[in-house]
Amino acid sequence: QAAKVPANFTPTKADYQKVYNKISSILETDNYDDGSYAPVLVRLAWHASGTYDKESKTGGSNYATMRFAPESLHGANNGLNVARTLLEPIKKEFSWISYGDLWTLAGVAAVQEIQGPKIPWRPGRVDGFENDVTPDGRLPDAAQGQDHIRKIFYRMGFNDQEIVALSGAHALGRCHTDRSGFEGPWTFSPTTFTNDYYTLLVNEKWSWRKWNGPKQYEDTKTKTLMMLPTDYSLIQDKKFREWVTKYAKSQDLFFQDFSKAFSTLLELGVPPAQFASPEPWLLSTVDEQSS
Ligand code: CCH
Repeated sequence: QAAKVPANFTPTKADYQKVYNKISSILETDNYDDGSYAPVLVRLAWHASGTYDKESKTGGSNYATMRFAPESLHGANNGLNVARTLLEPIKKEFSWISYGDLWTLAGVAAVQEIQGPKIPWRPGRVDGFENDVTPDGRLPDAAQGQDHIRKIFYRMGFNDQEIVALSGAHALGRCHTDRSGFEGPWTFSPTTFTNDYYTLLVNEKWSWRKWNGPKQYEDTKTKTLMMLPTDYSLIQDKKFREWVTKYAKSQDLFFQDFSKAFSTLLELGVPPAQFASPEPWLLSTVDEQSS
């Protein structure tokens, strides 16, 4: 049942904190993947934003165009219906929030609630229309290497350091054969935000997995972890590798740089004048509110 919103209602930071809290309350689950929806919500926030093109200033999180076909059906977005459907009751309860704000806020709550860094965030995205959908092919193709990811992320306006920092989100979640075709988690703790992605990339031996699925790496020791060709290119490329090494050595540095880059990512495509606040906010974790 959608709540009635008075015509002159202007949500405050406290109202968004309520939405944050609601999202946080549905993250844990006994019957999905590794016990948390946090990873797939982080992926939703990223795919909703990563369509940005800095030249044409199209795409990004502003219009939440993944609600529409064909974007919802773009191969890269396979499985994200799970995340969008999960958030639908929250959208009904807080009907005043835009989809773009809800999806990006869900990414923020997901990271913060699983021991990740604080992600500065502010509302202001508006719901757009089907004709705002961007063409397929703007998100990275995991089968490729460093030249491809540079091209894709430079188009969004990111540099090499930010590419490596953002990639650390693969500490979370897993690949699903029925979504991307790839299989398995990157780390042993896929529902906790850590710098393990980098330590494993650097410290483990990786070899091609022998199977009839798409080309992916497995760790030779346990054969339970995976790396995509794009992940592995981060240690094959000299410039990328320098950052991988830094983030493997310092979780603090990774948290600091991830926070900044992810916050930027979530604001791509939003005209600054639309934001409800001149500076992004820091929302409190559930733990912080109870102490
Ligand atoms: Fe990613 N990612 N990602 N990724 N991703 C996949 C899953 C997650 C690439 C490919 C894939 C980022 C960058 C890249 C997450 C966050 C981020 C999957 C498996 C593929 C393939 C999908 C499936 O089968 O379910 C490629 C290629 C790149 C860059 O080159 C960035 C940046 C972020 C966030 C900042 C998260 C989280 C997941 C896990 C989702 C889940 O359902 O567990």
